Amino acid sequence: MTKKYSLSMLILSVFLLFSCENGKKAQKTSAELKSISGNEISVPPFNADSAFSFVAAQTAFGPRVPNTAAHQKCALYLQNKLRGYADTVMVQEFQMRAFDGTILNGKNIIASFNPKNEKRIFLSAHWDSRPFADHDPDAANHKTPIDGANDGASGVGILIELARLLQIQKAEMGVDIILFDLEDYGTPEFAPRTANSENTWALGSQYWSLNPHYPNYNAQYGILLDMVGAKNAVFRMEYFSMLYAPQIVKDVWKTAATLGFSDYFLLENGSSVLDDHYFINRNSQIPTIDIIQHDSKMASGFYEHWHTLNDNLQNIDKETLNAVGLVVTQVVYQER
Ligand code: AHN
Ligand code: ZN
Repeated sequence: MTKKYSLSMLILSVFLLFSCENGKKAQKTSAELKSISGNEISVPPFNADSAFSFVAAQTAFGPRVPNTAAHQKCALYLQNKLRGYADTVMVQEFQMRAFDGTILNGKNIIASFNPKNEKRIFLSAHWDSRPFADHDPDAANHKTPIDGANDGASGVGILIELARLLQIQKAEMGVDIILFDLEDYGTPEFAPRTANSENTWALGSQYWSLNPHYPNYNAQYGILLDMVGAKNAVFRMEYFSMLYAPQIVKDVWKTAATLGFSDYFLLENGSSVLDDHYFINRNSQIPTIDIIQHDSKMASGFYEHWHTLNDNLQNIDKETLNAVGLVVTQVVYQER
């Protein structure tokens, strides 16, 4: 047998094997699935095209900068979309003071599945976009708002797709999807730094972590997605995630390896990122990890187009959405 022939036979038999598997699975009733003991878990197919369309829908409003019409319209879009999929959706409205004293009107949007289940996990991303392209190579753009296709919308797009799947097929766990607002209004490079500058980021999660959407809200753990849509993204094991929730990081990275995504999920310690998960870990007792593209070798610490006008839909890659989406979906459905 030639090498080419044996390779195509191998591909064919793997294909046949998988198609039988899927056919068998599709025929099983949910009662039958429950009766299966051991490790067999049915996971609905994450669709990266669908996730991409949810990213595009957000960027189509224009920059989702707090206190603007586009921000308001996008909030309505997200609520309506999630109301179509989730058991309950609530909007937590609040105000926070920005670095420059501006009072920002924020909305954290919380969609719940199996709301009565006490065993819960939460998944989150931020839905606002940054008012300043303060890392743009052209200084003339530093005060221009960004689309935040990757920085914000990518994580939200994956989570809306997951919401669509959770409606089609219930997970064992209760799941809350929490879309945080006011994450990206932190002190810009062109403004003076103060002792308080670190606290000017992640205002929506800071608020929620001290004022959960209902008293004593609890979850076994949380996963934050941030900048999960760039081409050839890599996700290192971020420092605060490893500090507060090392086992969750290891489990998620292991699931990624099992699914064949070790090129995205690197088994390397990353640097620290002051993201939503930092305040959640500090203020609430829920161990929370951040799946985020960060790179200490980049001048900015993040991906190439971070906080520039090029953080737009053109630079979103479906392969990356697919990798992160499949991993998170697998994690959610295997949890019991
Ligand atoms: C800081 O750079 C201090 N925090 C990054 C958090 C962030 C910004 N996530 C998205 N945009
Ligand atoms: Zn940002």
